[in-house]
Amino acid sequence: VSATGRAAADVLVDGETVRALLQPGSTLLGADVAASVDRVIDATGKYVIPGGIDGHTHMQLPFGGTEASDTFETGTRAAAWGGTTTIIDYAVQTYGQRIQDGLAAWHEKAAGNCAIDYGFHQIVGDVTSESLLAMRGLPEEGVTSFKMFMAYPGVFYSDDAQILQAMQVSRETGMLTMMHAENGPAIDVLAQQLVDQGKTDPYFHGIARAWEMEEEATHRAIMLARLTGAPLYVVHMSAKQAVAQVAWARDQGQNVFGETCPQYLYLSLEEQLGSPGFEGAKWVCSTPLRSRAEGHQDAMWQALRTNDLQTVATDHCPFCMKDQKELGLGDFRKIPNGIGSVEHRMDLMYQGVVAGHITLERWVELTSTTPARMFGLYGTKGVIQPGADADIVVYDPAGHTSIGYDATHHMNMDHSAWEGFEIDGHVDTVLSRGKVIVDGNSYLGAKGDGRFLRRDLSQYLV
Ligand code: DUC
Ligand code: ZN
Ligand code: ZN
Repeated sequence: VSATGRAAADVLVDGETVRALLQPGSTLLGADVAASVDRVIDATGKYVIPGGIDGHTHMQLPFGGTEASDTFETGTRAAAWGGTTTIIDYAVQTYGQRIQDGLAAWHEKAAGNCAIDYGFHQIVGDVTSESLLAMRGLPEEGVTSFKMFMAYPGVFYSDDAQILQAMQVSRETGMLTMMHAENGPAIDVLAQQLVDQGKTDPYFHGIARAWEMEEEATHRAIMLARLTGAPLYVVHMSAKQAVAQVAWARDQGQNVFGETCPQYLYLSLEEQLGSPGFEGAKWVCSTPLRSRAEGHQDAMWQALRTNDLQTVATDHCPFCMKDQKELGLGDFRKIPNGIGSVEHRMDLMYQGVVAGHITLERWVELTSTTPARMFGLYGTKGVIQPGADADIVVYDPAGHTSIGYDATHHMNMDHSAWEGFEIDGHVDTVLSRGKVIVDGNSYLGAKGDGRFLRRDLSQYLV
């Protein structure tokens, strides 16, 4: 199955690379194909798809007074189990830090520890004249996109003046501007007022981060991108009104793209409100879960189908309950933001095929082919064709996966945000550059197998 169609074929892998797609019954050097290769993986009745590309992860991210609980080692292993063979993680530049130093620190965390290939986006957390200069050197480092935050004053936040200047660099260099679009200063006032009224439960995180805050920031980012001519990619979108802004900008011909995540398709603010005690903390992430009664989840599925949204990533940012999420007992503002999903994205998105929200081809496009194009990896990644890396998943539509902390979960967390989800389908076999790293219930990957990917500019730019 590719983004453009499906066919019965044999995939010939030679070393790390796809050599050929062969019609069933083809011969190789005059002999039966199966007789002339070292190994045959029988995928009869199953889907053979390009390995998943998760364009948004945060391994080992220092955040909220703690650090995301998956390391590059545990997080990439979990990704592999779930049929994801590439992640793009966010290197962080903190206040006062040089961009080059932030990027070097991320290389140090990841190098030698990943089971699958990985690339980086750069978080620009401190726009200074020095940073604006350093940003121009990023494409040469294979980092062709940078993220800014309109949220989190005091942590990662950039104001409009800073965003404008960074977008001018984006326009000049062709680097993609990625935006966390929420009005952070306004949200922080609302959050303080809620806490002052004694409204401290996890649920109120989503009340403070109202959809208006996401729509407004998305619109503002789009206008700044329009003015500067910067290509804009809005990350982790959850509000239908914000997606309408992206759709409108695209209709105006702007190079604006939107990403959503499985949590915004399946989970809701109502369920968070209904979960007992402090349990709802497991679903505290930003942007927040939205109201199902208001129709955000249905709108996200529709936008994925109609291409108002282009990609699905996880924003994988796991924290344990104990000692991490629990920092926010009595004050939702202190709950570290994030959900762990890197292992489940391919399965969860396949349920959209089962439910009739998207086609099989669109599943591949949203989870692999478009991320490859968007982030400058296409050809090597995101497609099964001669010359491509042999990153391949054999997916069994007749299989079944029960997600649960005890049963199937390999992420370094003490709970699952997806507890009880029953998946029609199963990741049977995963190849990363020709090496079988998941074989049924066996894990054969190894830390250090994954390579850093130097990315080209986005292939969506004209
Ligand atoms: N949102 C999250 O949920 N976690 C990390 C950062 C972010 O923006
Ligand atoms: Zn973000
Ligand atoms: Zn993120």
